[in-house]
Amino acid sequence: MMALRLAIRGNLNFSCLITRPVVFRMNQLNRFKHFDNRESPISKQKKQEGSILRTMANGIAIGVAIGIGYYYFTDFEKKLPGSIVNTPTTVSKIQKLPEIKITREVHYHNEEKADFILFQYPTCPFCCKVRAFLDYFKISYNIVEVDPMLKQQISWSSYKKVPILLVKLGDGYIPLTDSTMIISAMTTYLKDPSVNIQDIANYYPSVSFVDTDGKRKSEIMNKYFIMNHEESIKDKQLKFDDERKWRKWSDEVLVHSLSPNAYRSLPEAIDSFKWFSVVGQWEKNFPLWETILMIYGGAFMMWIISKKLKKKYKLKDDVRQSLYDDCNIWMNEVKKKGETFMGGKKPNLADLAVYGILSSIEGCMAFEDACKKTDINIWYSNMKAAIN
Ligand SMILES: N[C@@H](CCC(=O)N[C@@H](CS)C(=O)NCC(=O)O)C(=O)O
Repeated sequence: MMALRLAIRGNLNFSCLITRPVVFRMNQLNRFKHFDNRESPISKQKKQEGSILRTMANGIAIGVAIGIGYYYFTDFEKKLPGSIVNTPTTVSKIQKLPEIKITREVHYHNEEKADFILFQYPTCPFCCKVRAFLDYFKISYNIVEVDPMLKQQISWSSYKKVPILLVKLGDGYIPLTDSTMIISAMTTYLKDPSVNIQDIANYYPSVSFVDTDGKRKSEIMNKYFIMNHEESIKDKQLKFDDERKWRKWSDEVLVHSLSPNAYRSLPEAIDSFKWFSVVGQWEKNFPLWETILMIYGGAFMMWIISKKLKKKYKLKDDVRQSLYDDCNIWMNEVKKKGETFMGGKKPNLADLAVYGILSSIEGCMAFEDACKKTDINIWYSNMKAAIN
């Protein structure tokens, strides 16, 4: 009731603001009314012209005001925290392969050409995760190295992040985006390759929304779910729930401790980038000036960004400690299973996700320190052996 009263009072105040200038104007007109009788024809004509102009100006002003009001009203509605901004999108086929330079081919069988093309940065944790998955399941693929500063190699795509996996379908390609979605969609596909990959991709629609900070974000629905497999038996369901939980943890917790550790100081950031340039064979794949720009420009940018990430994800003052904590959390879970891997005797998708993400900093000082201070290396070496 109180709220209603306040709302009514608010409206009344608002209408007062609109009517007040009109009343004031009418008073002014009344005050000058008696001069009208003594007007000359010229001034009368001028007055008429003036009134036409005024009417037009008022019309335009009202039109603009309505337009602005409408724009703000609709946009304001879109900007409400928690509101969904657009309808889900579907994945569409690319008819012609974009002009790209394949930088590396990974073949597990004798096929002439791989049906998968991975656009990546070699040490991006999300790309490493996809590679860990493809390598474990012995899926052949080609790699296109993307320049992280200029990104010319993905100029054809409206999605501006890596990894992107192009999957050959008939005479075209289906672009899969987001590492977790790629892995879920590909797992679904491996279970039944007769299903069209485009249909599978459409099980993972992208939805935009405005988060509680008022920032526009997009999220891929169902991305932790494998489609089409029966989860009716309770045991199985629990197993998959656990797998999903730890895949999510790797995306939402573990991954955030990496950058502040790999780029902890400027020299450490430069060292990390130099290692990335070796792994990605930047000197072979890019002109020298671009390699230098990527190493020093990238290191400087990431060093600055990492300070913000440290705050955003509430890492400990000594960021190494946060990395050690995450390694310990993971190892405790694996030990609880009493097997070599989280998935038992064989790695599951959570093992592959955690391994992939950690492998992105394998040559950095941060990883060396984590191996010394925690027993992550036991599980990590087993994973490496299982994948290779
Ligand atoms: N949720 C996405 C995140 C992908 C992502 O953030 N990739 C980073 C590279 S590690 C990226 O491309 N960032 C944009 C940029 O480099 O400009 C996934 O899992 O694939």
